[in-house]
Amino acid sequence: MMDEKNRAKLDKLNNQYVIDIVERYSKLCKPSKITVLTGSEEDKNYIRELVFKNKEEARLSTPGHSVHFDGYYDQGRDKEKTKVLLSGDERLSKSINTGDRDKCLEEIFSLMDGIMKGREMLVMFFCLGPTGSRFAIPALQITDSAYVAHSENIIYRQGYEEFKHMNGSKDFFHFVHASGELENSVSRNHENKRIYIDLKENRVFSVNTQYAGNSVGLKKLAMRLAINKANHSDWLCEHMFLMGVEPEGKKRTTYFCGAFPSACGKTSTAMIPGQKIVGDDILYLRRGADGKMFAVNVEQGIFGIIQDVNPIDDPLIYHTLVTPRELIFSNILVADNNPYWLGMEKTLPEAGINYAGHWKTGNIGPDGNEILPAHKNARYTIKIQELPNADVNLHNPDGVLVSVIIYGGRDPHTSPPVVQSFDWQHGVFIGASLESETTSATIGQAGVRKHDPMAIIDFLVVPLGAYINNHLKFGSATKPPIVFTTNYFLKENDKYLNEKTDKKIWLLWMEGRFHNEYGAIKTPIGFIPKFEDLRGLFKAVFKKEYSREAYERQFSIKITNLLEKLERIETIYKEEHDIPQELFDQIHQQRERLLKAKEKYAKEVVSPFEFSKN
Ligand code: OXD
Ligand code: MN
Repeated sequence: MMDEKNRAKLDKLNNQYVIDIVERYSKLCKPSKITVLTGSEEDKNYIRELVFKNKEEARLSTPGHSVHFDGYYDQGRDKEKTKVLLSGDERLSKSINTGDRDKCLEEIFSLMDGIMKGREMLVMFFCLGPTGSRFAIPALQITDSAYVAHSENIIYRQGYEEFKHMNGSKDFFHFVHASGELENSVSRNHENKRIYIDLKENRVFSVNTQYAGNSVGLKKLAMRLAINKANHSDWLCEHMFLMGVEPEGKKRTTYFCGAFPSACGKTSTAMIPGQKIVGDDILYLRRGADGKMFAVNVEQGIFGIIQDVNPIDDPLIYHTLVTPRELIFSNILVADNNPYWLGMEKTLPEAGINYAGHWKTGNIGPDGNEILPAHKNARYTIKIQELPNADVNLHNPDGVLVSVIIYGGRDPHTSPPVVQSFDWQHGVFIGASLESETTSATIGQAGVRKHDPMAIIDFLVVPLGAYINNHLKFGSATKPPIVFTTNYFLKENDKYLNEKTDKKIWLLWMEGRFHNEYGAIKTPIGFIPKFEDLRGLFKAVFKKEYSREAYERQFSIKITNLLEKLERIETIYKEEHDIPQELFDQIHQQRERLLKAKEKYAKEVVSPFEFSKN
């Protein structure tokens, strides 16, 4: 199955464990051919051709652009089919989907038996994090999908050379993916879709799926293995963007990380015009020699949600998506070889090819639902380096110094647009209390309120108590950044209270706070901006008049809603095991502050102007 040239590429690594893994899964999956890829330009071109030969992607009219489709039932991360494997009496938090390790391994190995018959097994080597860095983790990917390989070549740094320097070590992650039987180039056995995470062996298996969130091992599958590794050590792996904030005329870069649930504005925050992007999804954070917090982007590319990317709200991404470069669209609408998506601010064609096949307006899907022109979770895959605002430190092996952390959710009723925590512990509590409405990044109903601590609940593979404790410990042993929370989704009478572009103002205010350039108003839930400062920012940045009324509606403290939220959060944590007492202390203190304000102002909703009188 493997010719001499490919075998030589494996042998060069001098790593018996790598050879054992390749032998084991080739025997099990029974491909007709094995190709080992080193990440050389020649090997990358091989994959660029293979995606078309395999019909996993099709060329679009703009040079370098292609489109990939996933099956009708394979349009998001599948939480039900994703399990963390546990042995004996190991337990995780209630919200984490788990399975018995022995039974699940038996099941998945039987599904994998012969699954690559007639197909080509691709063996690839990557590096999670910058190469030559103390943050980095090497990773081996085995897949029969050229689309997965192509995506990884764009989103991740090559690691063949890193493997060569490992002296045969077993300390790497490995991923085995098989698309399963295909019909019109998409996985057909969706009932047998399985994504099993085996922490014991630092490996993940995923079968009968192609959607990148389930199939690209290096993304959310590796993230889970890294969370486990970090939580057994003294660092963090987080679902966060990393950006350099550069206020006009101030000649400084202040690095921010931000955790937002999927489809809640994470990428578009990192892409705000005038700022620099390092990463939009997954970070490793470690303490530097001087006790400060440093972060690297695990990735070098973006697998971004395309819905609502348009020239007004996201000009930088939009421009990148309509000009020649290597770019994979997925699950968009194609007509006349051109891409279309929801919210692009262009009239969409009435017919074309989409994730359901040949499509016309009004078509009904196999589940009885009307098929939208493009899927809400349609995506684009590009290299960050392709963006005009890529930061100079993207590949810096030392990472960048983090000054600010933001936790943001999709919260129509409760939290003001931006609030600064009192200190690190209060910041951890804010992150641990994050609630957000579900979105189409996962399969299931959208718009349901969900507790999503640090925007990481979907990926947590350690007990919540251990995870929160690791944060508290990490911050107390570090000179921690300032923690803020943002909410871009506040509504009144079902209408958003903010423009999408307002997030730039919150960003610049937070940056100024870090540099002690703005004052703030103390409220029971943290510090909020002063009206005059925001008015000045709106005027300077957007030449816009920001009214007292708008400020008052956005920044009022909704005491009743906040107390109800605390109640929900406390109930959840009381049902968990080994939650640090510090978190309960924070809950009690916040409740006391809210009750005191309720009594003092005798109101359910208190204007920020009331608090500013203090
Ligand atoms: C992602 C996700 O794709 O979180 O980043 O779903
Ligand atoms: Mn994500």
